[in-house]
Amino acid sequence: MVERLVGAARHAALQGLHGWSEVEDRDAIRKTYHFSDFSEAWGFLSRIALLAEKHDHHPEIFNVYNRVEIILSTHDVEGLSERDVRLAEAIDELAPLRDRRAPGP
Ligand code: H2B
Repeated sequence: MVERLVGAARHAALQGLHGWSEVEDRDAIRKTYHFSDFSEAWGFLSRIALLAEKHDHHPEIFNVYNRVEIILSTHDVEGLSERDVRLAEAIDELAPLRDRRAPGP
């Protein structure tokens, strides 16, 4: 059973993500990714689709040409859960370097 992320666990999970921010009017997180053109953006979206099926967890997706905004939230708890955090991390691994955390020392 998935649980809504609250309190210290939620804070720690959000701190661990790179470039994701909380949506203002609902319990969800969002991130925008940038590409050189539509084709590159759509390639990313195709890979996200496969990832979503693998995770059995599905993002909200908004695309305008070379820009992709992803919103993650868990319907079952009407808010943020560990499932969103796991998918956010996995999506970041598919992202262009400029939208990923800089590699550590
Ligand atoms: N995606 C998202 N974003 N939230 C969910 O709660 C969710 C999902 N639930 N994908 C999954 C599918 C659920 O409906 C299936 C039955 O596991």
